[in-house]
Amino acid sequence: MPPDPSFAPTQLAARAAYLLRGNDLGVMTTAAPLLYPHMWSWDAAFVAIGLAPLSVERAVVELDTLLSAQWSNGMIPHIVFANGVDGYFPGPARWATSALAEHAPRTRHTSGITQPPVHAIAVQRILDRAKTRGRSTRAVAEAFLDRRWDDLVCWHRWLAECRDLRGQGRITLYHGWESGMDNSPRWDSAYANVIPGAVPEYQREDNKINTDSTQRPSDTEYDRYLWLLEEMKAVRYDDELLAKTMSFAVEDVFVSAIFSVACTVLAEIGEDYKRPSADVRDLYGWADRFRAGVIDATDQRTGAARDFDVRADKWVATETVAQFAPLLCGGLSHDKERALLKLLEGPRFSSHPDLRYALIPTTSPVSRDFRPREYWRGPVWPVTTWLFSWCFARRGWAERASALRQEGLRQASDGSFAEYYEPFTGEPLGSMQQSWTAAAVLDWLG
Ligand code: 9WN
Repeated sequence: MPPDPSFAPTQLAARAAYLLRGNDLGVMTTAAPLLYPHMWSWDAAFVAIGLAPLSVERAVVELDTLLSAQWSNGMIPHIVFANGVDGYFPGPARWATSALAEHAPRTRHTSGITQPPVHAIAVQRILDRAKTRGRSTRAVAEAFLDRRWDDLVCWHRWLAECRDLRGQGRITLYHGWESGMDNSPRWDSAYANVIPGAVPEYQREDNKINTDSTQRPSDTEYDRYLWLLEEMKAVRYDDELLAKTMSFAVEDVFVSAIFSVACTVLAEIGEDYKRPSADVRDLYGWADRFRAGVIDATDQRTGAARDFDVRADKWVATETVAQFAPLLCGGLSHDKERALLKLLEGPRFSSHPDLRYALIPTTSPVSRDFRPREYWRGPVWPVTTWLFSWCFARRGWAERASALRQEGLRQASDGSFAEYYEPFTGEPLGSMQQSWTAAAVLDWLG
């Protein structure tokens, strides 16, 4: 059993701040000290959210570093590698993006795929925090927006144009890592159709750091992850060719819902800060298109959302958090929304009788696919809790948002800042000292 909650809010916040300071390399914060010694895209956005109550200036630097590695086609890569740091596989040599990809930056090493577009939310949190500070801090935040507005719109345009080629209002992913929920049961059937060819020899680093094999993806899964890199390299990461050649291509309903919300958030910022009206119009247009795409992906009867496997041409329904995508972006009829909330808050998810905290496990404990210790197949991820809590507050569901925050803080009060937690025992799992877990706590307590 994990220790009983031990840290009071002020102590917990101080420890979270200390953790982020410890993971700070200067202009980027590593996702975690050992397991993830570089900058990850959606982690960086959450880190900026956590840094904002401490220092708006430092939060801005985090996003600037990420955006300085943006590809010229608009893609924000999923990893920005820290210079001269080893210890993570696949590293820059394996991705070889600088040598192969026309759009990759020449001055920074990055991976060749992307991650969920939560960045506009970070920009909004920074601007909001800045409003509570003095003039010079507000000026820093506004100068950031001036400097980066076009980059942010370009990022959203790339997603809307290059990752929704069928115009369905859903983002296509070519690698499970792009979902941020790497080995979720959502991707099992699509990965089953990925037949790895000759994968150049490799050695995993992650399982040397986290040696409990029940917590990380298996070697069979890794072979497929690495094979997909070879497929991407063969077409030099070209957007159009990826769409034609990748053996893994799925429309991710959860990322699509996040994108819809992020477009609305960025459009609202655009209106507030008088950005070009053509940009604002495009952003609202994408928000609507992707909200509709999410709703089209729901089960007619239950309102639960499904992913779409483009290669197999079929809907994939799983008992995972992805079902709840419409609760993030809205758009369901009143009745279906109520039914979906009932599912979320009922015994199949956050009110399962054996849960230690009333939080949302990544996979339902009653699902055949549920594994309580294994990564995205069951554990509770604090960052997911934060996202639901923030979206619910935005949707006007203050009580629900506050309940998630309270339970999330109870879970985090052990002070380990774990990457994920075993849902029944509350045991901290994965990496300890995970930056985005500390960031969630700081925002909640901020
Ligand atoms: C692969 C950094 C990242 C998160 C992902 C999480 C995990 C990487 C890995 O760690 O993925 O991108 O090596 O397992 O799944 O969501 O961004 O924290």
